[in-house]
Amino acid sequence: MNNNNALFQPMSAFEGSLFIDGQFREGSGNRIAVENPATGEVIGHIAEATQSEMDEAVQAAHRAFAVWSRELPRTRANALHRLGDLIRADAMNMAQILTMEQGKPVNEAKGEILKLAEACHFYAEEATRVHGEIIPNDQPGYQSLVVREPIGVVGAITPWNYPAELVGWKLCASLAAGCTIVIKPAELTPFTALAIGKKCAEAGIPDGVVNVLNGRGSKVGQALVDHPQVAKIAFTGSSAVGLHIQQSCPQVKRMSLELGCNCPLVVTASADLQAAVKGALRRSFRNCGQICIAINRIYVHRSLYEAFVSELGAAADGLTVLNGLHNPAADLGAMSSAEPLTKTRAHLADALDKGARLVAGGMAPEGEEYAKGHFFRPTVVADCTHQMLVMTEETFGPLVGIAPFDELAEAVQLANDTSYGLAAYVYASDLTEIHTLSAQLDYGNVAINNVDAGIMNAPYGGRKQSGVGYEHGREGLLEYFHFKHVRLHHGVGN
Ligand code: TAP
Repeated sequence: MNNNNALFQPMSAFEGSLFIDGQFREGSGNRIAVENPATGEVIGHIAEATQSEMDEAVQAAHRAFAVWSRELPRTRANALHRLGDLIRADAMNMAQILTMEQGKPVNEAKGEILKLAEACHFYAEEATRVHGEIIPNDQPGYQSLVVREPIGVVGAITPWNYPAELVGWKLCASLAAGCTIVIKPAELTPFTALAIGKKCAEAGIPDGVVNVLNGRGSKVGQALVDHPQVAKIAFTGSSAVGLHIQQSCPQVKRMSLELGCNCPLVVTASADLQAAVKGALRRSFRNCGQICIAINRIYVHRSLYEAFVSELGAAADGLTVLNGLHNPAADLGAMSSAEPLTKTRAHLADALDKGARLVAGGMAPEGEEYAKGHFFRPTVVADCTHQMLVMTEETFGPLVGIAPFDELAEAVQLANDTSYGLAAYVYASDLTEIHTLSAQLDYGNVAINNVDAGIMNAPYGGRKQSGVGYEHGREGLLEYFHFKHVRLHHGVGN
């Protein structure tokens, strides 16, 4: 174990725990070790939920739904505000838990926790603004009302790259809408979700409204998908697992699937080169590129191509890669596990084999402190083609490929040459170029002259194999409602 015991205290509180019906309890299932990806040390164990524990959690959520769904919106809003305040107040402890299981630098982890708090407050306010509609009818004496009713028990299944925010978006929207929730976080990052469950209890959110189960996705996640009392699945993860969930679900139920991507950046001839390099650096390498909206591939107008390649390479070489727990302000921490690192190496080898030019990185950092962790230098390859995996598949690692283009239509064609459609980026100053690209890029999110494609109060969702449904914004909340049409014959003239 780690020699800094003080940092382990918050983690040990959750050893082998499940959070069901408002209580933390020791799970009876198999233990699965959780490792710190920066050191390889075992930092704790989760208990894989058994079928009967899973049933108990869903039934607790089902019972709680009958009460929670009828609470006044202001009551639910107040609970979410309290939750946001508690999370904000304990952000550093929660960030340390997150860093120890996920690897990102602790300052970045703290930023994620604070964004979770922001999501609580945003959805608290939205909870009080859920309106219906009155629709004109063709016949006199009739009125059509459209009312919104919470769906029921939500099964939330989340990945490991943003263990707080990706749980939080589903949790906050569920609670605001009047739904109850059973959360199955990623096996690699279970403790952040349990810490969020603890905050829910402290915030006085009634028993059973929020439940956290752990275990393998193929077992516990799938059991949630299969459960007849789970009315909606809110899933974030890979396109392959999202498709599997959609195809394997034994009942008709609502689903939002937020899936993978292979996001392009287009840098046109009119772009501000320095701004484009800065944006590319941030969105290619933040969280080691383990972001669904990470820039995976860059198309640069030939007039700027060599300057862009050399400046991005130099900037990538200047980034620090360190254990994010001991170096809170590191640029990159450890990758979350061996799997994304292996895929990054495979995509790099494939690109180099097919003629790409290595501009920066290409290896793990050297030294004793990196020996047991999953570290890799931010890596830039140039002269790439669509024969290379880096330009066509999601790498989910600190690797970005660059290719030149001559005509804007060619850049559009290359950027859209993918089965994914989550986010695309543009740097340009010419208005015609900006308008053309924003209209023609076939993505759910297009960020122009910035690289923050998702903000809390605007809808965030993918197209094609990147998913269905939205998170964030009013649209993210509406995913948790049925719309009921009430057609009333009141018999009064018009
Ligand atoms: P996945 O392997 O798809 O896992 C996601 C979650 O699904 C985990 O909790 C996993 O459990 C669970 N799971 C696995 N098999 C399942 C099954 N048969 N039934 C139900 N649940 C199952 O993804 P990942 O590797 O954790 O995350 C990376 C992927 O997420 C990338 O593709 C990334 O682009 C995507 N992502 C998308 C977004 C948005 S907003 N579109 C945001 C972040 C990440 P285990 O952990 O136990 O396997």
